[in-house]
Amino acid sequence: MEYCAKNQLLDKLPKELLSYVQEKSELCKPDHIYVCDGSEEENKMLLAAMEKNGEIRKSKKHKNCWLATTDPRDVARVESRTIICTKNQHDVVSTPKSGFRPIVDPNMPNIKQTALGNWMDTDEMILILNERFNGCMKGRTMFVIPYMMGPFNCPYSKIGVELTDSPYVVCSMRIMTRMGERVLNELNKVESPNFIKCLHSVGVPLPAQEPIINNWPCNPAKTIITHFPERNEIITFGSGYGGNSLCGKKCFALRIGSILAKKEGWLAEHMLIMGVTNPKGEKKYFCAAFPSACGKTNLAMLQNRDIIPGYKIECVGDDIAWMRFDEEGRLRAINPEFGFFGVAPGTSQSTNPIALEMIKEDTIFTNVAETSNGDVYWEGLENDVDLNNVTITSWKNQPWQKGSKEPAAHPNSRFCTYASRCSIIDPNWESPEGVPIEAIIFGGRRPTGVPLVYEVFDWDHGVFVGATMRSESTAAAEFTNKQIMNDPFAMRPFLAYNFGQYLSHWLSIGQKPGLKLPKMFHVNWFLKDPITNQFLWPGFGENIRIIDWIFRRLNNENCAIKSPIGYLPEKGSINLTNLKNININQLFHIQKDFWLKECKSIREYFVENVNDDLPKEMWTQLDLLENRIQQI
Ligand code: GTP
Ligand code: SPV
Ligand code: MN
Repeated sequence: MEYCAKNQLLDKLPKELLSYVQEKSELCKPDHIYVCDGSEEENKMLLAAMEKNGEIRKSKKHKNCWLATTDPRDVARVESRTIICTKNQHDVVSTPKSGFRPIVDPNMPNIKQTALGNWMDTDEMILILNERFNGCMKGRTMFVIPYMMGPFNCPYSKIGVELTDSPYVVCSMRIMTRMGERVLNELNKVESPNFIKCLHSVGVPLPAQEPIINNWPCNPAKTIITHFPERNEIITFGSGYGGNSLCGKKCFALRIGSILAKKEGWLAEHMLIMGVTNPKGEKKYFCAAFPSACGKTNLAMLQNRDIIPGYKIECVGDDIAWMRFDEEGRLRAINPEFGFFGVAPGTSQSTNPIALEMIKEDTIFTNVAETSNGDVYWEGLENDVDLNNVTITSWKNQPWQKGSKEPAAHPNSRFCTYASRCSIIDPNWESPEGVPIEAIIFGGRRPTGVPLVYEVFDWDHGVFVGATMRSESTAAAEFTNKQIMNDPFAMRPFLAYNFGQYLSHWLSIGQKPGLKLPKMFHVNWFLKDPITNQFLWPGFGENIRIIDWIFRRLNNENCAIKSPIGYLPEKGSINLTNLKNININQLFHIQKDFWLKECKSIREYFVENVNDDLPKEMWTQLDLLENRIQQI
């Protein structure tokens, strides 16, 4: 078997891990077991083997770049089949006012689906999983991936071990996490080591019963992504797509992570972390929570290009922040990841040149299109690729032309590359004490009504603004139509415990005396002109103008005026130098009818979905907001 060149690391597994591997290999019945050392040699061997099997193609143009195209049924996170399993339902979900959604899958009658996550009883789920996993790795190799979330010398980093039958997962985990032998060394340093157990299978034992489409084995009918916080365990079946299969990312760092965070008094959030240096050379760190495919990577790598001369952005992370208050009362954040798993479409020389440069080597692309001269292609690259002189093959392996009905790349196509490849990676990005956060920014895709930027009144109001975030749905999950969905704290798909308790945790963590609380803001890059349907704000690099305003507010500059929804920039206080055709009134108009409707929807959402679990402070904030709006 080509994946099994050596296996000497089996002897190095601590006994807890060895018995986990034994138990799961007896269930999954792989032909081989291979413990990953994380070496360059091993990575090369796996990539070459995948290339030979047709699972990936080598880029003809870029060094050590690889292209995977998936079975078109396996392209995004599957939220309806993402489930948290515990003994007690109420630990995970509130009971919706009008009852749980009817379940269409007769094989899973007892899953409780809500707008804020799905729950099932642990014992029942184990029965379902045992049926799926029994013999699921026949004909395949079980890879053992020891990995660390967070830097090696950081006391807040945590270890996981993923067992998977997918070499694509191994190579992606090598980019997204710190993995291999050095993590085994960490495990072996202590008597009975703690690690999060992760089991993943593509769900296609060999020989396959059905044709494998695009050499991308998956089992969409049986896909299920399950979490067992009471057992520190993640079990995921049937999908190879990143968010469903790279357990370190959403399953561990956000879902299991947020539960550990609640217990241990910290925060695990779906947030970017960025360093901002102003023209005077002062540096501050911001973090920002935007829902999936709503602009975290782009903001974290913002290029100022002298729009406001002297500003410099450096990137600490683009997706996940683990944060805690230090002894001096400052909120400190680490990025638990080691790479970026970023949305490809929209990434271009004009929007995100830093990302474009970063993915020229050592990158795995999934579901992007390809040009005839061996380059990658996706929507947004029209001005960077000479479409008259190359032909394009779409992610579905079809000839593609400008104007074709279907997109060239899947809207959720992704690049996966090392954080260290980012030219503006922050010098402190691996610092074990984390970086001090002074601003927390919330945001989403709101085509109408929500202004470009506002600042919240205080911590409780900030928690309310996070709790009431709404955004247009995107291709990052299985939703096909654009609808405005609630996505509190950008965490809706990643909530793993009762949302009422999540809010209480946020409220209480800010209440301790002596804290230097970060200020909180809400931004919206996505306002549209209702007539032309064009964005009203140019976004991307131009967002530095808003970052500048926020920076000045952190320095207590008097450049804000009170409005019913929060502090708005005072007239003239946003630097608009050299920016033409901006309708600033439209970008900041607070319309009474819109906000009354917004309050009504928020109330309905809270009543229907959170019910008695909603902390009283949130009802108070809603009443206050509604009263202020009434006075417009
Ligand atoms: P996840 O990785 O899914 O968590 O997403 P993300 O929040 O990191 O989103 P990302 O930065 O990759 O952006 C998603 C899409 O939004 C891309 O197509 C971007 O081009 C687009 N986008 C990002 N920032 C802006 C902006 O300021 N204005 C506009 N109009 N589009 C933006
Ligand atoms: C997201 O959907 O928020 C992502 C991509 O960052 S995935 O890791 O696939 O969830
Ligand atoms: Mn994300």
